[in-house]
Formats: sequence, C-alpha cells, structure tokens
Amino acid sequence: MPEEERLLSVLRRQKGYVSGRTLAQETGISKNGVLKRIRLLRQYGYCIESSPKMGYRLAGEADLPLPWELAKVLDTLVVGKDKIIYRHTAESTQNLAISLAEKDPSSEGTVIIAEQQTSGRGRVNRKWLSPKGGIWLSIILRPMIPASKITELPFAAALAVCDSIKKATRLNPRLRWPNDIMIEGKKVAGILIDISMEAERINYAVIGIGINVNVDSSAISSNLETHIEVTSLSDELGHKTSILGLTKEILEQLEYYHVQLKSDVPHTIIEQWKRSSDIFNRKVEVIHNDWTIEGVAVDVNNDGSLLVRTDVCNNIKVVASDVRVKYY
Ligand code: BT5
Repeated sequence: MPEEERLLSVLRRQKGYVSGRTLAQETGISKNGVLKRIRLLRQYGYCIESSPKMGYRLAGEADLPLPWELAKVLDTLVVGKDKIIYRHTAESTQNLAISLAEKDPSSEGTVIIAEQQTSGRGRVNRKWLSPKGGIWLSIILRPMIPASKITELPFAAALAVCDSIKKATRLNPRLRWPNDIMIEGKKVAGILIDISMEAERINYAVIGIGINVNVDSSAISSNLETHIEVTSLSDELGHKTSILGLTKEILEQLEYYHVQLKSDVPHTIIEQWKRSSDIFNRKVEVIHNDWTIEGVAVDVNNDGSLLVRTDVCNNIKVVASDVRVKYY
C-alpha cells in the first residue's frame, strides 16, 4: 500500500483529529515523512486540517484519478488493473506510455495519467492543450487481433469515451470521423493512437485520450493555432463533473470495447460508431497539405476509411492518417 494511502486510511478511520505521532506509529512512516506526505495530499486536493495541539483531520476528499482511489472503484480485469501511473505534470502521457511499452513486455493494461501536460500532442504532432481540470491519459494494450482489424481501435476508443460521457453527464456527445468527440458541434475530446507492428503482428497499441472536463474552453480556444469550436463538460453543464468517476467509466468502457474487438464478430465496432455519429450527409472539406476535396460524407468503410461523394468523381475513399476534416 503506498504511504499516501496508509495515511489516508488512518485519517479516515479516526474521523476526528489524529496526532502526528499516532500517524507515524500507525503507518510506520517517520514524523518528517508524515509531514511531507500530508503536504503532497493537500496538493492533490485532500482537505487536511491541522491543529498544533490535536494533529490532523481529514475534512474533504480529492477528486483525482489517483492510483489508490481508482483501485477502490475500478471494475476491470486488464485495463488499469493494478497498473496506474500518476503524474502531477508530464510532457505527454503518450510519450511516457510508448517508452514503457517499448521496454516492458508485461505493460499491457498500464494507464498513465497526468493532471496536466506541457507538450500534449494530437495527430501528426499537432499541439494538444492540456491544462489542469481535464482527463489526459494513455493506455497500453497488446491486442491479439489480426493486423487488419487494428483500424477499428480508434473507433472503439471513441465509442468508449462517448458512452462514458453519456453515462456520467447525460449530455449527448456525437462522434466525428476520424477521432473527435463533439457536443453541439464543438470538440470536447480527442483520441490519438500509436501502434507498433512487426510484420503482421501487433506489438503494442497506445491509446491517448484527452477530454476537456472541468476546464474553461475559452482559454483553450484562444491558444489554438487554427480556429476550431471547442467546449468542455463544465461549460456545457454549468457545473463540475467528477474526474475520478469519469476516468473509472472510461477505463471500464475501454475494456468492454477491447473485448468486443477481440471477438470474432466482424465490424460491429464500426457499425456502433456510425450510430453515434452525426457526420453522414453533411458537407465536408477534407484538407491535406497540398490538396482539398469538397463533398458529402456518405459512409465509413469497414477498413475505417471515410467515403466522400464529390461532384467531380463518384466516391472518394479518405484515409485518416494526416488529413483534417471540416464539417458544415
Ligand atoms: C486529437 O488530435 O484530437 C488527439 C488528442 C489526444 C490528446 C491525448 S491527451 C493524453 C495523450 N497524451 C498526448 O500527448 N496526447 C494524448 P487531432 O485530431 O490532431 O486534433 C488536434 C487539434 O485539436 C489541434 O490542432 C487543435 O486545433 C485542437 N485542440 C488542441 N487542444 C485541444 C483541446 N484541449 N480541446 C479541443 N481541441 C483541442
């Protein structure tokens, strides 16, 4: 049990004030260690009152997906099961997860969570702004599936996020090809997948998930390089959503869709994704570095590509890799 958790469990058990000496005795941590840990717990958001005569009292819990808090509520067999790494600040959870996946073959299910990221990234190294108040996490999976099925993974992850937001907030997010989760036409979350393959075998996949939960979306909009409509759950709801509760939902939903992905039933993920999407029959502009196509989104193929009907050709198949899509 981590030292922080040991301290919390004594504070919770006692309900009232507990002296520093008792805390040290009951946890086996030195008195200085207790002081240091209490300071850290306060930084995480636990409200710990102190009185020179009586000691310490836990007056309020934190709402963060800290490993010991998630472990109490998470109902999964693989995703995040005893494998949560938490950072107050990380450059990018995605990069941390990739280095871990590269060196540790037993890292399947590991979830890396950061309270804030200093160099969060989107596809093709676009900037992903990740201030405090959001969910920024990356999950390592090693799916035993045929390589051709890996194109369904981003759809599975987007479905997991969409379902979790619905369940936690009763908002109605919609999915946009290739990897966006939208509310009322504004981006609330994004998915990033990095895959390592050798021949036809998937070595690992890292799923990066970024959600604007309790953040001020106008602060994000004003710092974007290109203008897009952005929102957060708190801006839509007018109140905060539990970050711990939503993280639990996401990890559980992700495990659910991961199991579906591994089952033999073909293309159910893409079919479900289509039912939660609002892109069909909408005018779109697909933008690549040196070309732009205008047309109407007609379908998503079983290989994950987008089918666009244009005036000049019949249907054009667009692959997600490095395009940007505008919907009208
Ligand atoms: C994405 O890329 O939407 C994938 C975002 C994945 C972020 C997660 S957070 C945890 C993990 N660690 C990382 O370093 N990354 C992952 P893309 O479709 O390329 O969209 C990027 C674009 O979204 C940017 O060019 C901006 O226009 C916009 N953007 C940046 N920050 C945003 C935010 N917080 N909310 C909404 N839009 C944002």
